[in-house]
Amino acid sequence: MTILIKNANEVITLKNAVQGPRIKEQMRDIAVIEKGSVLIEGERIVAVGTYEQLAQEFPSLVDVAKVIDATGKIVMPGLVDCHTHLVHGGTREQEFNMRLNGSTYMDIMNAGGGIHATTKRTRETSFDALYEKTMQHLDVFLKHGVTTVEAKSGYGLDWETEKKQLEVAKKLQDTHAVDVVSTFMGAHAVPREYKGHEDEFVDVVIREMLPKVAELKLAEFNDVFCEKGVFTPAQSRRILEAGKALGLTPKIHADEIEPYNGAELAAEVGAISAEHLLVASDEGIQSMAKAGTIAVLLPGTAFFLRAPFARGRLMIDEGVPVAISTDFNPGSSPTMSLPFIMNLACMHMGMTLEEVLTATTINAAYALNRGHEIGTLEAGKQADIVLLDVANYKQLQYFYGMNHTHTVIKSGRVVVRDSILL
Ligand code: IZC
Ligand code: ZN
Repeated sequence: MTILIKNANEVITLKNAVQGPRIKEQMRDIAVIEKGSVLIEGERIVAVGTYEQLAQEFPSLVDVAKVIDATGKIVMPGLVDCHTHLVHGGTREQEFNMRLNGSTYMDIMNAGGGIHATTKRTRETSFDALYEKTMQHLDVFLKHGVTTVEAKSGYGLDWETEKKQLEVAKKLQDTHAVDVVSTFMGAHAVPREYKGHEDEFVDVVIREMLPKVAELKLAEFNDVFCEKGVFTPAQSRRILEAGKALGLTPKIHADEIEPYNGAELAAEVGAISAEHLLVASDEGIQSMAKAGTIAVLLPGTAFFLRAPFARGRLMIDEGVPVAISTDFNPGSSPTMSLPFIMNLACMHMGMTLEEVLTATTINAAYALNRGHEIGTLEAGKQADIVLLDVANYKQLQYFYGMNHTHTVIKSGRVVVRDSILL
């Protein structure tokens, strides 16, 4: 199928000469084409430019193309949500209510709730029920303009359930329009049955789970919750190094609740990204900038836990490539709206309108090792494209708390039209 999107008020291409994640002022260079067009053939973008340019260069394709009229709208790459705990059983609204009444996230977890509560529910939920629930979540992501989602395991904490989560993600990758990228996170919490024997559980993750994940090719990334009372930096390092030896790229939940030198550790082990970083140290930020570690910031979590926001402005100014994401999970960020998260990043982390667009497209794509495939609109890339019902990109954050997604094209196929899932 050949598609021509034409008459867009603005096409936000994000194309530039930089190879790799964008830093500093590169994050503001979003390359807008006014009155722009995009030509798509099959799953790929053929060309981006004005209608006149495309008609001259590709007359036969333009002739046969199905036209999508983008008058009054803007066009941009599909959003990439690079940090979610997508596959999980149950919900935790009761804990939300407890937090509103004064309990903390860690109090609840230490009393057997939190991640432990979701682990229990995920163990109890059948493969088919998890698949159906997650499918519905992906539909909501897609309606918000998200075309690629990362999905972490970590609510099994035993091999059988970790495998179930990863296999649900794999089946969704095969059956749902949204691309699902898997991360193994067996070290998300120490299961209750290993309390007092934490190192034994670390050994189980390293000796029993990681080799199977690699052998069955169930994930590309390996993540760990490095946090006081969860996994120490030394344990986290062992787990990440073991994954690396098996070909799994390290990611790390770092400095989310208490400072723990997680950002420093991410740089040292060569993690592709460090996530959260609410309380990352100045030194940690410096070492990430030097190592080129992507900061995946999750302002929904600070919002929902009523914690101080990560220092996004400082990180960008210091040269750290920044991506932002929902952190969709049933405890600390139960939202599937990446547009809302973009708004929080502007309002509470001092990021600009242009920076949040870079942070949810090309930089998020690089955090998933897919910057060569998605995240910009340019010839040869996968045709993951969103049409938004606003007059210019500045209105995206100005008309806040709304979903402006009008049309979504995934791999060259229209999957949302008039804000309705097809
Ligand atoms: O279920 O609470 N921080 N992991 C680390 C989470 C939040 C998810 C959860
Ligand atoms: Zn997380």
